[in-house]
Amino acid sequence: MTAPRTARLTTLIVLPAALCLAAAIPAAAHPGHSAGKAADGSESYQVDLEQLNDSGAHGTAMLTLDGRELNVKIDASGLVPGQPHAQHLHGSTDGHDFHCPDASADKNGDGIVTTAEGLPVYGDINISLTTKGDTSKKSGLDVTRMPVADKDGKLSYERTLTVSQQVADHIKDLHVVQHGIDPNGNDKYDFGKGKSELDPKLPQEATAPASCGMVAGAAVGSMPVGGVETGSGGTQGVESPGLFAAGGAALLGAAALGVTARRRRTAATDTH
Ligand SMILES: [Cu+2]
Repeated sequence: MTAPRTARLTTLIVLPAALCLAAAIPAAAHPGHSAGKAADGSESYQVDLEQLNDSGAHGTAMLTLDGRELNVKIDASGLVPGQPHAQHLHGSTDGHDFHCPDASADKNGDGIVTTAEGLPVYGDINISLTTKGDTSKKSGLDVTRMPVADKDGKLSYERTLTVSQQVADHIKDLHVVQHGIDPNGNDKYDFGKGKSELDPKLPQEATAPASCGMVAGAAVGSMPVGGVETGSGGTQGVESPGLFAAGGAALLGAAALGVTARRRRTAATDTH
């Protein structure tokens, strides 16, 4: 019953990324937000990476699927300069609808959505976007094989992987997460925010998510939330009243998230 939440969040979150990209990329080079099918039969999905944890990171990922060959291209900026950034495709290929978290995922209220706090929202690591070698979940924190941001905090990554048929079938259900933040602004990962709960040898700063992006248009097929937000009490736009009753709590949660996301959009519009 998280589908409506995803639909609304997608709508709310895509806009600042669009503004940001419009400024950064010439119109001709901008492929647009819808998935495109190329003449060779490959399909491309654009992912707009939005900052998490006030990291200032943002960017674009292109996922191009040709059968089971997945080309992943990421251009990001605003990352911690000179530092490796673990990056993954998170989510599920069995229909569970994960999505990018917002600040409400910060359960202990320390101001950081850690990777552990984000996991219930964005799902487990499905593919580790390493620079070479293994791309399974077990390489998730192998920062020696993760791309490193340059001195300006820019990171470019491209790799073609062979993925499972499940991943190929559910590519729209996956999302890109880049990790590594620097809240105290000293251009390195330190233990100022404590240890990573994933690997105590790593600082929290190294593993906390810096950005997350969902495949644009991935919410197609999600239930519309219709009359829920207006408080009319109707179930208009919801596929079945039974589902609505069962999902009431989830929808209330979605409404709260929507408010947060809208606030973030206002802030993002102001700063971009
Ligand atoms: Cu990750």
